[in-house]
Amino acid sequence: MINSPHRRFNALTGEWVLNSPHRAKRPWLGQVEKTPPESLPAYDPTCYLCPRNERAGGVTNPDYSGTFVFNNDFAALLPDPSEEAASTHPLLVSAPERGSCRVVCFSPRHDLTLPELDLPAIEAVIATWTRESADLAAQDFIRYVQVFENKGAMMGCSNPHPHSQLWAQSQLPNEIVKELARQAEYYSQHGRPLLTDYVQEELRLQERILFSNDHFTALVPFWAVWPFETMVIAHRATQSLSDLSASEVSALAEAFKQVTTRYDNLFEISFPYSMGFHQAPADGEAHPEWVLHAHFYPPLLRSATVRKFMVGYEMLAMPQRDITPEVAADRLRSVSAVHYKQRGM
Ligand code: H2U
Ligand code: ZN
Repeated sequence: MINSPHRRFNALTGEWVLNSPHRAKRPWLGQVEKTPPESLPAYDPTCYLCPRNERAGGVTNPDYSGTFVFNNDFAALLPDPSEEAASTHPLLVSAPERGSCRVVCFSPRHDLTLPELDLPAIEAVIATWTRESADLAAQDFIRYVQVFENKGAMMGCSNPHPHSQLWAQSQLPNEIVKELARQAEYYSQHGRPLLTDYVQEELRLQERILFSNDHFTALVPFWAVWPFETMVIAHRATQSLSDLSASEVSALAEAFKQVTTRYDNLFEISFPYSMGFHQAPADGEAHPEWVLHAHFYPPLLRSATVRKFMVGYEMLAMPQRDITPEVAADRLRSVSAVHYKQRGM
């Protein structure tokens, strides 16, 4: 293992990350985060996501029992934005963007996060993401659907009731443009998807693997930026959630339960993160170069209260990390796969 400063190439985006493993012990007198509340009620009368409660704008949620989907009342993208007069100067480029945004509650329970749900309930969440993605992708002006979850106040989540979002839009967002270019280039050179070859090599090395079953592998990527960043990658070259078979959905649910349980067990708190799927563009083209995967980006670094800041050098130069991805994978592997709140149950 390399213990001196080095940079690593992100094969998926074409960007570099600086690794400084010798620096992990520097003292910290900076900001200390609040820990999330340990227990929440199963139902919160003031929560706008709980069943039977009122949302902004006066709509009342149904008395739902499984997942619950609604159009975001404060959508960042609209199906019919007005065509505003744009500048004609080549340095002042803008374009209208069409799209729509939905919110998905995982269950009626205000207190149950993904790792605390049982496997059938996680499968139901995946089935909902799949159905809503396909429904949005079927609209003729939609070319990309982003499924994501912001978890924890530290990641800007506005409500602890476990939920996720879908944003669908007419143009490809930046991260997808980068990953598409890299995967397409690799596929044209090798005739195989980049992520298929990547997972195969990681499974051979066994240095960064957290969990693997027949259909999915969870690992800390070689090029991870966030301290405990992980990816969950499909083994078969599936391009979108809709391509998954029933057994692949079960395998994905198991991988998600593993990753999120180990996250919570690391510091014995509800571990904050932003998570999302990268599905191939919904542009009507075949994308044999693309492999369905999810990224988990958690902000915490050394404890429940000390986070990694992406500031000076990261903002102005490039991302930098202190603990290596191998050490992070080791730590996540060493904690229990049984959630700390469910031990002894
Ligand atoms: P976040 O917690 O990740 O911000 O997601 C919550 C979303 O819920 C957010 O996008 C929406 C916000 O716009 N929302 C509604 O659609 N209706 C409400 O009554 C409150 C919040
Ligand atoms: Zn709630």
